[in-house]
Parts: sequence; C-alpha cells; structure tokens
Amino acid sequence: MITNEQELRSEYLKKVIEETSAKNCYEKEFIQALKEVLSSLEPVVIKNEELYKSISLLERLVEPERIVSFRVPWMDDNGKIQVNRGYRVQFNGSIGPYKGGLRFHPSVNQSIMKFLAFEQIFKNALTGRPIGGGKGGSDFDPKGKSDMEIMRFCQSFMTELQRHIGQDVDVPAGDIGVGGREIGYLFGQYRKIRNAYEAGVLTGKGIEYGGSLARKEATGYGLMYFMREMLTTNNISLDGKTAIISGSGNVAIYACEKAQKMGLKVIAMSDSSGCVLDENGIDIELVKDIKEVKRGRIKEYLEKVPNAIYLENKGNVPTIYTLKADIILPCATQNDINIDAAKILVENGAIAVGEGANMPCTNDAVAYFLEHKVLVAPGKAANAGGVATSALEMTQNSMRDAWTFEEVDKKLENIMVNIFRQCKEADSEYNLGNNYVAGANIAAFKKISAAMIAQGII
Ligand code: NDP
Ligand code: 2IT
Repeated sequence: MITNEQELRSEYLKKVIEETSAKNCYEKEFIQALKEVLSSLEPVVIKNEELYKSISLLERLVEPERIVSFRVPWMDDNGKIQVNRGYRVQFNGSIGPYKGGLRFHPSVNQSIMKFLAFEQIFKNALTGRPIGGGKGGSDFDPKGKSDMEIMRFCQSFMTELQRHIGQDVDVPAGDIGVGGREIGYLFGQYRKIRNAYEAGVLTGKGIEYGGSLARKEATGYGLMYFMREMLTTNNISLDGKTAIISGSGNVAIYACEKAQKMGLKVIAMSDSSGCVLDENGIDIELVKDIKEVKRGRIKEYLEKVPNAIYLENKGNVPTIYTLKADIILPCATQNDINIDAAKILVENGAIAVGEGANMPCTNDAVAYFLEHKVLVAPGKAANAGGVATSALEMTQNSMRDAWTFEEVDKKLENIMVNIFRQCKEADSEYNLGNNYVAGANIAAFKKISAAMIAQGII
C-alpha cells in the first residue's frame, strides 16, 4: 500500500513533507514525487528519527544542491531569433558526479526538472554505479524543426551548459526529445569550446565517437529484464501474455523488441495523439522506420498495415489504456495513467504494470494497482537500465576501451537482476507485501542517506 501522508506516524516526516510542499507550492510534479518517496520511507525513518532530525537529513535531501536556469537564444530557418529557457538541476552528488538526461519538450518547467532529478538520485543509487542525481532540459519543442534548427539550438544550449558540466562534475544524456542526433550536436559544441576530448562528459553518444553499444536499447531491454524477474518471482510466465506499450520513442521501441523476444504479444503502441491496435502483434521494424528514421506519427502504421486500428486520444484517459491486456508498459511520459485509467486496466484484468517512463502513474493510480494485487515495477528501478548503461559508457570512456554488444547487454541484465533483488529484499525486510515501489525507495535511500551522513553537513 502507499501511505497517505495524513496517516503517517512520524511527525518528522509529516513536517518535512508539509514544509517542502508549502515552500514549493507551484511545483506539482515535484511535490507528487516527493510525497510518494518520503511517505514510503517511514519504516526506515522511524528507526533513525533522532539522528536524521539532528542533522536535518531529509530537509537536505529535498533541497537541490544547485539549479541553473539560463537563456537559450537561437535563429530559426526564417532568420527569426527564438528564445527558450534551459535548465540543469544538480540535485544530489553524494555518490558520484550528477548524472541524468536532458529533456527537450514544450512542457518542461522547473517542477518537471526537479521531479525528474529527484527520482534520478534514487534510481542511480539502485544501479550500484557511482553516479549522483541530476536532470536538465529546455522548453524547446523539437517537433517540426529542421536539422539545422536542431543543431543551432543544441549549440546555443551547450554554450551555456558547458560551464556547469564535466566528466567528473555532471554528465548529461538523452531523455524525451533528445536522442543520438542531439547528443552529437551537443558533444561537438562542448568539444569545440573546451578544446579537449572529454568523451565522458555526455552519454548516449554515437558508436563512432565514444558511445556504448546497447545504450540505445538499454532502457527498454532493462525494463523487460526487470519485468521478467518480478513476474517469475511471483510465478507468472511471460510467454503468451499480451502487452500494451504507451509511447513509441526510444524506451517504448526497445521494450517492445525485447518483450517480443521474451514471448509477449504486444498488441498496441501509441504517441501523444493516439494509439495503434494490431491484434496480430506490433511490427516493431515498421515502428522503428516510422519513428526513428522518418520521425513520423504512429498513425502512419496503418499505411503499411491497413488491418490495424487507430484510436485517437480524447478525454482524460489515453485510448491505449482502454484496451485489454495482461502487461501494461507505460513508456511515454509522467502521469499518463491516472486513477480513471487504473480502474479500467484493473477491470480489464491487468496483471502487472512496468514503468518504462518516469512517474507514468499518478500516486493514487499506483495505490489502486497495489490494492488490487496488480504488481507494479516502479520507474526508478525498472527503467534504470538506461542510466546504468550510461555509467558503463563512462567506464569504457575512462578506460579508452569499447566492449561488444553482448558484453554490455550481459552487464545490463546483471544490473537489472540486482536492482530487482534490492527491491524484493527491502519488501521482505519491512513486510510490505509485494510493494516494490516502496522497496525501491527504501533500498535506494539506505545508500544515499549513508553517503550523506558520512560526508557531513554540506
Ligand atoms: P522519446 O522522445 O524517444 O519518446 C517519447 C514518447 O512519448 C513519444 O512517443 C511521445 O509521443 C510520447 N508522449 C506521449 N505523450 C507525451 C507527452 N505529453 N510528453 C512527451 N512525450 C509524450 O523519449 P524516451 O523514449 O527517451 O522517454 C520516454 C520516457 O522514458 C520518459 O518518461 C523518460 O523520462 C523515460 N526514460 C527515458 C530513458 C532513456 O534512456 N531515454 C531512461 C529512463 C527513463 P509524441 O511523439 O506524440 O510526443
Ligand atoms: O531518466 C533517465 O534515467 C534517463 N533519461 C537516462 C539518463 C542517463 O544519464 O542515461
């Protein structure tokens, strides 16, 4: 179960949640992430309350070490000067250089940056790699922009960002709207300004210039390794089960590819406009062509597969969640599954939800799933394969080496198995009843709090 903050027994926790929510009252996504994480930590906090209070541990945990916000001017193809806002949130560096993606999407604001960076602290701790939590991005909308516009934007963005990052300081990567093309332009500008080849300053690079094999596939593949562990531990086989995957970007595509290899039948995928239902199973090579090559819309699937059905989004539940399937893999964006969607999915017999995206379920939706015995693989554990493989990319860069696809994939699989084990152990230790959501938070918090305590009041 997810604890409602009103029901918390720890006065200290309640006070931190109340005061942080009041102080950041305009940041609804950040408050949502904060409440979800902090309330689930109660069993650990109660054990150590006096110590944590005496050093204001939680008050420090919820305050970013640094936030940078900056102007990003760039010229569009018509010669007009456009101005966007850029961000980098360096939330917690206690276990390594800040690490986390860059998101380019018109919805980006400080609240979304802070929720993502906060989640990233816990996710990165679970990977077992020495990486702290950060996130950045811009309200720039890449949709419909020419290649040259994307390049000019990335160059302007990096002209400022470069003074705040470095391979031992802060290492950005991709997220929504930022893939291999953008990382290439960002890296080029960094290298030009710094006059040094610091390969480890960005991850998700092209294979030709320091990228890691399997990084592109890592988040989606990792999600499925985690799902396999979670389901088999609960005596559920993947073979022959049906799945729906929201989104059709990087995470969704490779989750689909691995899910199919594991014997799942993926019947639907989506984008922000609607979903495609293909009862014969999604043709993932076709989706790759539409999305990765042509940068098109999922609706174009019907041009090649006329028997498929397109369901346009309307109302407050994306149409994909009105479909019946066993395994639900939200891989698009935050708050995609609200309580109404959760009720429909439970009614339709869903067995498990695997969060490929960051915070794709609202807090009440997660609570509803858990109450109805639907297994939930929380994003900060289940989608950690991306950042974990970014850390493997950093290792290869430091060693000036490059591993094979199989080597990286095997390490990724081991990391995901280990992350599931940590969630499961915390679940068992605190008798949470298959609540891997709280299990992930607790396991990560133990590591972060120990590092923060060891490093004193900073
Ligand atoms: P992409 O930009 O490659 O794809 C995003 C997908 O989500 C698109 O299909 C997009 O559709 C869809 N989408 C639907 N609604 C929205 C919305 N309101 N805002 C933005 N996108 C929307 O991103 P990724 O696949 O990289 O990221 C997907 C999710 O996974 C995000 O939550 C991200 O934070 C998370 N994640 C990503 C990792 C990575 O390594 N890339 C690692 C861990 C988590 P449309 O084209 O219509 O916008
Ligand atoms: O949300 C995430 O973990 C990412 N977007 C990947 C971050 C990274 O540094 O690879």
